[in-house]
Amino acid sequence: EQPNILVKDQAGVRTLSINRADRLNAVNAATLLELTAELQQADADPSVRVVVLTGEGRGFCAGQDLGDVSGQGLSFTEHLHQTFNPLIRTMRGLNKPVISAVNGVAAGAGASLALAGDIRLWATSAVFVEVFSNIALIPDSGSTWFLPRLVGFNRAFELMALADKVKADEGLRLGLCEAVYPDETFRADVQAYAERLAARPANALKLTKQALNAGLNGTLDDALNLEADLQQLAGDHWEHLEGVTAFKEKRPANFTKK
Ligand code: T3D
Repeated sequence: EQPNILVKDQAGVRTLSINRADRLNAVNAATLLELTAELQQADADPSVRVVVLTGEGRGFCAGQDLGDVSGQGLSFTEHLHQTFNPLIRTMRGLNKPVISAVNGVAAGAGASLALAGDIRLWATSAVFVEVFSNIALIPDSGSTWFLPRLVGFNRAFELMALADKVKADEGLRLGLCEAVYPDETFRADVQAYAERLAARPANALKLTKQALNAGLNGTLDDALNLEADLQQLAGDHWEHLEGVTAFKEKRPANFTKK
């Protein structure tokens, strides 16, 4: 039987690819648990500096597999708490940057996965759709938190209520992604982007992500206090000395040395 998730390592970049192409990478409970476990493993593995989440074939992720509602027996609430929610929390809580590489359609909880990346890169054929209302469900897996922060309440409600498809050019305009790359070169472009990120100071990025995550929920006062604490951790780390030394020596900093 084919694995639900393909795992590839290249130059400090771990790519996790959902491998259910015949159904546009719609996910069942097993796939969600495996994906969460893979993210946790990537976090614990010192050779991994950046994680890329993508999909095989022409889909990124079509959300819940409607033909395999294997949370059978579970309530919707329990199913979300056991499958999608831990995945989204793990992505956002990961100590390493996570790139959502949206190679094709991202629908329902797949749209939430697209939004949950720290960096969102889309292929020209990417399509984003908050499809939930087509089956009279509400957006879940974090969409109600992510989307209004990006596009405001009104546009978020419109996209959710009408389930309109957002194509790549509009996704870029709306701020749903950071960059769009041609389909033909997408994987190579994502890898090149990820390698650039992998060369950045890992400890500083970890702390930056922590501060941004906290900042989205807190006050300015909270942010100033947290920055002061985290800056100590950054400043005490060897990366900081390397960055300052490299600046003075007019050479590029080497943040990947041990
Ligand atoms: O606790 C809970 O369970 C609640 C959690 C909910 C989380 C959710 O994600 S709810 C939303 C679930 N997802 C959907 O409703 C999306 C359904 N799919 C679509 O609307 C469309 O397929 C797309 C807009 C995503 C793409 O359309 P298109 O025209 O590009 O492709 P297609 O022809 O519709 O799909 C291609 C194949 O993928 C097709 O199979 P076939 O006919 O070739 O054998 C289709 O059935 C399959 N597929 C697509 N999405 C799903 C799926 N199979 C199972 N589950 C899917 N979600």
